[in-house]
Amino acid sequence: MPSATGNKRVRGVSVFRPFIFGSEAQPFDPEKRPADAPTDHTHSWRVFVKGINGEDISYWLKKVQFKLHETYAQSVRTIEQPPFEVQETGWGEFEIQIKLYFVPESNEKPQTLWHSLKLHPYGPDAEGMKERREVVVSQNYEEVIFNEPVEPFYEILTGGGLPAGGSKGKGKIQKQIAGRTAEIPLNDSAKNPYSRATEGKELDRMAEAMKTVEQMLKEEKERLVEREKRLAELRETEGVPATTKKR
Ligand code: SLL
Repeated sequence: MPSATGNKRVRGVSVFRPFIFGSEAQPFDPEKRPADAPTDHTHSWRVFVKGINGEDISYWLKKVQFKLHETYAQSVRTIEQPPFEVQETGWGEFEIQIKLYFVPESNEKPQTLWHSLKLHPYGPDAEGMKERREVVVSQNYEEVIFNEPVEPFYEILTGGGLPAGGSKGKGKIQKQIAGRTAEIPLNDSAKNPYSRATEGKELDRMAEAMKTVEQMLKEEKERLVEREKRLAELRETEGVPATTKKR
């Protein structure tokens, strides 16, 4: 059924929106165990879906359904507004199903992600982290890509206005439109290492590497010319017969 807001798609356009999903967990402080935690529980944890640098993503994300292990009472938890997160206590690690529901204007079907809840430290300093009872963070950067969004949703995503050239824009939209950007943030921060600045640095490194390769090719070519010259001289002075094949 066509929606009341219209469902004409913006052709040839993909809009992507970044977000972070994952978990944080910490063992109970033996001095102050949460009073309501069952006796076999050892950790408090939370699982979340959030914007980058605290960006409110509820303009495109309507609700999130977290499906916990069936050992939990009411294991399906639906969070209708930010912060999209579930806080719990427990004793074991398990896979959490995360279902993203988009705003109704999007006409998009929900998308499902999986996250492995991590309670125990991992990596090079796992033992030290365990001793210090540090928070165990396990999170991922992800992007949802809206391919050819319907016009009302495109306007919500970009803050209004169709791309230049009407709805015939090509490829991904990467321009800043009315204060909202379709790109990753400008600068990285302690909380978010994904930025245009780090991307820019990577591109700089690649450009440097390409320059080095070009310089090596140039030098190699010069050496070749030099050798050809030397060979021609030898032929003249020592009567070396010329080859038929020219380089
Ligand atoms: C494991 N396969 O054996 C996993 C299951 C279940 C985690 C982990 C508490 C639930 C409750 C809880 O931590 N469940 O409150 O009963 O490691």
